Amino acid sequence: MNKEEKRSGVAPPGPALRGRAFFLVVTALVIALFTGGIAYETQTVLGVGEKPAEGIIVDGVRTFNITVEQWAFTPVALKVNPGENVTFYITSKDVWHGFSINELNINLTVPGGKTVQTQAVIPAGTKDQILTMYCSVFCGLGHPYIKGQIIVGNPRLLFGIGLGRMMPYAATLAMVVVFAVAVVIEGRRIK
Ligand SMILES: [Cu+2]
Repeated sequence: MNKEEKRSGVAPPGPALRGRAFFLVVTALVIALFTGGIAYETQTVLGVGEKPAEGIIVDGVRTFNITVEQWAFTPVALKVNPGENVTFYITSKDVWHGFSINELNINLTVPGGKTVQTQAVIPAGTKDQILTMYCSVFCGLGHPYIKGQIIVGNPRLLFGIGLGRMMPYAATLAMVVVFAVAVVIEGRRIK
């Protein structure tokens, strides 16, 4: 009997049991992250038959009116083309929100009930891709879900998600498989 056992009166779990618990916890965590990731990403996915908003052309400038509220942008997907000037009007219907698009150096704060405006140029020659617009002001529990897509040109889409965006899923799925296999092997080793 070591000191630890004397004090508690109960033998601490052996290394095998601890290893198994560790693998179960890690696997549960990975799966939770995976499903959470999908829930997070599908916020921006258009429904079947839905098309991204194309805005209206005002004096040659593609203009979008966007509302933000807890917990969504409307419209959730915008279509722009390389070489275009774009104006965004963003209106918050409730509390303070943000409006950010990293690639276009846009990072605005939108007070509750107010409309703010910003311009951007999509450089000619920008490759077809999907940019993310997101809320950048913490506005409550659903804050991370306030996201949308800026669809530049005609990127290839898979279920509304750019193919490049499938990579994190593929990687996470591979991790889940690896950990599941590890749990099975660990289970066999204990027996
Ligand atoms: Cu927010």
